[in-house]
Amino acid sequence: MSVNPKIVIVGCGISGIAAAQRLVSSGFNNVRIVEATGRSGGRIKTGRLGNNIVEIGANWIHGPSEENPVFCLARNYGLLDTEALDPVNQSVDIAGHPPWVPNVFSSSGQKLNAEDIYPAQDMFVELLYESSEFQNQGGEPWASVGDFIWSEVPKRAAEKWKDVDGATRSLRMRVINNLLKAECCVNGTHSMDELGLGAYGLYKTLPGLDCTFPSGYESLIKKLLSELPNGLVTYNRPVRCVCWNNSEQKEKPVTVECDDDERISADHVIVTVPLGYLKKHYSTLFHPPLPLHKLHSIQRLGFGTNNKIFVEFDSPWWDADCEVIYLLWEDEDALVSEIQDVQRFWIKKLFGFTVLKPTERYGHVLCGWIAGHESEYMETLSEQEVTHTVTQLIRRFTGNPTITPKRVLRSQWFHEPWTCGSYSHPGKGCSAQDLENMMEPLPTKGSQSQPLQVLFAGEATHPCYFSTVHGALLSGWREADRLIAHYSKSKL
Ligand code: 6YU
Repeated sequence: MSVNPKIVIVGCGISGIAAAQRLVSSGFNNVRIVEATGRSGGRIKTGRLGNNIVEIGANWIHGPSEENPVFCLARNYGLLDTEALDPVNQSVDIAGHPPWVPNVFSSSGQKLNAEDIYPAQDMFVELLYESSEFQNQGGEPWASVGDFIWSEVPKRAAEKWKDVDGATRSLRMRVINNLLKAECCVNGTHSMDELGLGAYGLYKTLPGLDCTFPSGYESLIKKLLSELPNGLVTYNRPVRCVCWNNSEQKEKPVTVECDDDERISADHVIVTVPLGYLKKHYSTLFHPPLPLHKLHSIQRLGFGTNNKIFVEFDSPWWDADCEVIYLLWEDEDALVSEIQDVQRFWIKKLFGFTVLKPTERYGHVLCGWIAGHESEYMETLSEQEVTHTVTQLIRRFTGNPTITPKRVLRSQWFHEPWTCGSYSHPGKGCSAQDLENMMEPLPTKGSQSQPLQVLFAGEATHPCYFSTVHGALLSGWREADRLIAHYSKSKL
């Protein structure tokens, strides 16, 4: 057993950086991060739209309160504004934020009364809450959250809305369809039918009103990196294969092979690549291959696409207090399972826009949200095509043929080769065991070989905060602590 073990971390997203920071601050000085791209941060990526900062990846600190390590770090580094630091903000426990103030438009070019959407919104929120409860009850009647919602909406509508007229009922169904699209964005899934009902409740929220970084999420990455020794990260060095259980090399049982043929011998490797990348490359990334139970969990867990389309205007066409703009399609007054003809109608999957606030900081910028295969198709179009389609959409829904965006910028997470999508969700048939399997180090328990050769971190390995920055950060610390505990035990 080496006294100064060589530890290689694959990936310089927040989980890789967190692992390195914890190891280095505990006295491990033979640590190296190998990153495929030319930058740090991975899915934390701050960009610019004209003079404005925009978040291409992660947006919010979800649940900014004492239990959230991202909030604590950001506060300690002085990266948050006074509102986020207000203790009242931290104590509000409503899973994110109160319902946004909406402006609602229909595809016939009318602005609707915001109150008209509330009954459908209430029913939808109730159904999501019930979806998260199944796990605790020890059994679920449907395989997916989508199946559950689809079976319940007609029953509850018939019961609760029996006295409302046909037009109102149709409007409410359009709202449900819209909220389903929005929920696909939240969960990073193509359809709610892909989200396992039994595992939906595994995701846990923290108290605190979601907040943002005034200078961009990447300001956190910069601060964390500034505390690591110079030269610890090697950029533009994709890892091709992690060869473990290396019988020829007793001292260093793992070899990390890079695309440029560099071979790095190590005692331990912490793999933090996204689940999307793992799903695509598991067969070549590990030698010997991953154990079957781990592979099956990689396949069962979902990893979908959620993209943003930022649109800047010279002046707002929405109300001053508006926080979200919902777009309701007239023809979606029955539950819509799939958008037909994705190439022509991909834009129908965009549920609407959130308004970037405060205006003094961001200007008149909207963020459109689109998930799933339609989002993946959008990525293949030119920027001009996306701009044209979004302009037509806004003109149609507002009934104003002169509205013209100043600038448009979209994310392309599915075609990002080292990410292959946006974030993870529990797929159909998933359970807590799958997340346990994701984080299980190699070789697995009971093997005679040197332990803890390959460890796994990253958002998709956190048992209840998967899909978030705080989940990723905690997973990096967890794997660093595993090694620290291992060496402190072996010293005794
Ligand atoms: C959050 C939010 N948020 C929006 C969008 C996205 C994400 N998230 P990384 O990928 O960062 O790092 C891996 C590195 O590995 C990377 O640098 C690669 O280049 C490198 N690599 C890969 N292959 C390699 C190889 N072969 N060799 C070497 N290097 C290699 N999270 O807290 N707040 O607002 C959002 C959002 C559009 C894309 C988000 C948000 C997710 C986070 O960004 C993400 O989890 C972490 O940054 C991941 O860090 P990492 O280190 O693990 O990987 C049931 C139920 C579910 C309910 N879900 C609730 C949804 C909550 C999530 N909300 C998201 C919403 C937004 C808007």
